Amino acid sequence: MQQRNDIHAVLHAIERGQRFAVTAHARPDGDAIGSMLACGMILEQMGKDFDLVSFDRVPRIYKELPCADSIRQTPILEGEYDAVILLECDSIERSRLAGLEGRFLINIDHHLSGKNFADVNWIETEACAVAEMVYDLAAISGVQVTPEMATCLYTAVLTDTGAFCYSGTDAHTFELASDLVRQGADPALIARRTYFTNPAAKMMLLGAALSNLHREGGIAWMWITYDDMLRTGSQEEDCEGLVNYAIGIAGIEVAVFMRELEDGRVRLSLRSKGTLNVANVAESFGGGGHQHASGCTLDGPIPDTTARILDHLRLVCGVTLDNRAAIG
Ligand SMILES: [Mn+2]
Repeated sequence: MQQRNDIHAVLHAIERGQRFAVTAHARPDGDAIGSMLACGMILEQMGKDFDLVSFDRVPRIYKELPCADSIRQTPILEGEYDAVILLECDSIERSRLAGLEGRFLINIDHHLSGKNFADVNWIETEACAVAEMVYDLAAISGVQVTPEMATCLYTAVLTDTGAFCYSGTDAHTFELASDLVRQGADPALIARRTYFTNPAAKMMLLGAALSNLHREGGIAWMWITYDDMLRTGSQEEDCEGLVNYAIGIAGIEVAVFMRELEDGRVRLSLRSKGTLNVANVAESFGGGGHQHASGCTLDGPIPDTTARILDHLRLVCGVTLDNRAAIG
């Protein structure tokens, strides 16, 4: 019953205040953007004043979501607020926003790596997306789920479940999706906007990543350099989902996608389709996430990063040297 208490603590904190800021983690994904927008719509209906803020800009595929242009990109939160609502953050730092220290914070998260860092904390690791929690919040707030809100929440659920592919997707996930469709979300339109609007640059980047695909036993890894990003004219968001080509290989249990950053560090995306918990792997390198999808950032260069992550994965996967086989 703790979680029901937590949702009520969040509701009471919202009822008590008038002016709110809502943010999510840096490099926002579909759940972060969709849930922020829906949260704003809830606050709007409750007669509250609010600002939606993000350290990074809204990824291209989410720009057509209702009210997406109301999300303000800023490195620092200024102004007076009664509370700041953080979605999917395990700390203030995860938002990358400056100016959060000392403010009244409300934390809504569904990650295994979620932490009680805020003044009010509501963490449900069973939720398939933080959007599911925002939907529950809408229900107990008594606000109406509009077609616009349903569109934002459906987009969040669709993307955070890997288009209903990840484990944890169950009858309840489809009940939630069904509710959202009944309330005005258009599945075909949302799927088209989300998955069928790739820029050509992303496909060029995929080519670069696939030419760097390697395999050892149940582990696959691939990378792109900063130069690949420049050469193909790709943006950070074009890296989204490339790791799925590695985890999609038969016999692969864990996949790593590495992207060299401008400052030489390397951003890792980890995926698992077996029993290995990649949230634990990411956490041991200072990152976080879910059992089947996580991320972290290591010091480069790519060969060193590859050696470090592979050493770790060989250990936790128990992959033997006899099992080695390389592609290409
Ligand atoms: Mn999420």
